[in-house]
Amino acid sequence: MDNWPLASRPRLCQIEFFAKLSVLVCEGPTMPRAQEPMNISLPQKRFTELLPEALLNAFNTNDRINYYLIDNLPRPAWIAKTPAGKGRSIPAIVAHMHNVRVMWLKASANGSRIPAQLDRAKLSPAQALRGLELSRQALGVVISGALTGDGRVKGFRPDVAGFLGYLIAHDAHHRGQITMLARQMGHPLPQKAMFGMWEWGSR
Ligand code: NI
Repeated sequence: MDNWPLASRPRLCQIEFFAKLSVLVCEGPTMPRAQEPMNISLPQKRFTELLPEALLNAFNTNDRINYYLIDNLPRPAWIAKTPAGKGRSIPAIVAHMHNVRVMWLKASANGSRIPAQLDRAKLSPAQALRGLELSRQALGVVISGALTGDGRVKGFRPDVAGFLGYLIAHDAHHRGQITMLARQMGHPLPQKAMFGMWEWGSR
């Protein structure tokens, strides 16, 4: 309306606000009375307000991808010997993923229950899943406490956002190791599951 020549503006024009909805009421000889809802959007929550929950969701999704990987791994890969008998086996890698979480929990969890470490030498897929679930829960308490508090995680620099990034990167690094090892040992993950690990919206 600011581009209209002054002479052709509607003579009476007022904006009335009814609660949060606005209605434009115009009167004049060249413009019949009309009521048009103005395109004013209602106040919405800014994403920053949802960020603590969204970040915790991302952490939980990452953990479900661990579960999905273990669940889809051919069972012979779980018990197979590593090439030339060197390096960590798949159960040993999964135990390490959990045990690193336990290490951070010992540094950062204030009074909350810390799960036991997993034994890499005798670990079944079911025990691995149970262990990861316990460490996810315990870390979830630390993370949500920091997200709704001052953002700090005891023993970790710089803050909870970095901590989340670190934890997800660590798991993803070892997921890559597991999938490569399974392939090298002749028991690759099905291709559907290889793609499925990247479908964050579905996991
Ligand atoms: Ni590691």
